[in-house]
Amino acid sequence: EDTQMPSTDIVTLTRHILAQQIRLGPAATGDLTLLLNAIQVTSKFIATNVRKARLINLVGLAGETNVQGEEQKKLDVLSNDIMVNALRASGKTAVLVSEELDEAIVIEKRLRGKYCVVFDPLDGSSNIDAGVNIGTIFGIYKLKEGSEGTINDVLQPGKDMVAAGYTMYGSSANLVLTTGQGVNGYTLDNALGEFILTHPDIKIPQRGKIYSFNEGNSMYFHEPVIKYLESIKYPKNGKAPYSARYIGSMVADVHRTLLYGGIFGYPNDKKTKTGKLRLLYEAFPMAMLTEQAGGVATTGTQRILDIVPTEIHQRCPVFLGSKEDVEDLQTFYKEEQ
Ligand code: AHM
Ligand code: MG
Repeated sequence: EDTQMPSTDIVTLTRHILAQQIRLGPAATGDLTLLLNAIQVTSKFIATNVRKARLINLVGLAGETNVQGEEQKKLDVLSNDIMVNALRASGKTAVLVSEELDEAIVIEKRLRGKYCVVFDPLDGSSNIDAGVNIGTIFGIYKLKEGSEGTINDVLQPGKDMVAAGYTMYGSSANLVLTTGQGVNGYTLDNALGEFILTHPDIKIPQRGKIYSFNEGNSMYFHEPVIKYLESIKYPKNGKAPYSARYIGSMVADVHRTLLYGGIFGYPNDKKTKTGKLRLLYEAFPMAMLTEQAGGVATTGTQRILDIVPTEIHQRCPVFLGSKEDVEDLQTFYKEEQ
């Protein structure tokens, strides 16, 4: 037979999260389903803008004016606006924290729901103008019991997130999501305009062969990191050394790590005392995804999801990936103590 019939039973992201809601029974209100639906629409919208960015002059500095005399928005500012507008309009959110905004947004009473969303609307800023993979990262909390929505609702440890995920804008748009029952990956079918379940139940290999660090910071690295990198580049007992892969977009580096295994690291060092990555909307969502996929996420000395945030934009060291690889790294931190 030479003609291939298309599948008549595809699992879209909407169908998949609805199925989960149905499984939960009448107790489930469907609010999270609607919120996740709002988020997937923002990902499609951002993906569309990322693809046409070069052609319609979205790349570059905000503040420029186009031929119609309209202000041009930088892609990350535009992505932020897309998310804030959609999340507010969903009626399901109470507090929003965005990397692009200094202050948290508390949603007005009329539109207030019971979820809080922390997000980096377009992560990987150094890669935007070069057309390299970038992404959106998000984490979702529920309001604390009895709360109307304050900053305290998002200053909760990552282990209290009810869902987390990212969308990577690459050769295709990939949305990877956890609601606390494993990790699933969806690929945007541009013709259908739907995310299709393509990577069900992602499990990170127990050990990988790739390390992903910005080694350009080596001269500032602390001893445990230097020794660990040494151990995988010059292995004893005849093992092969690890390969280096570093894109510089967390979403892309973590995506590869989830699928292929290995270790991703952005340590604190002598220059960047707290590390670079943001706890709330970079480290927590990626840590939740990693653990849900069977991997480990640590600061070197502490489980990332256990950290209790004190500020919405605080930073933290991040090591995540295959269980055995991250455990190897941790032994170098233990040696130091
Ligand atoms: P950004 O929020 O300004 O884009 O910075 C976050 C990004 C991450 O995506 C990536 O892991 C890291 O910064 C790369 O940093 P560096 O260029 O220092 O290696
Ligand atoms: Mg970022």
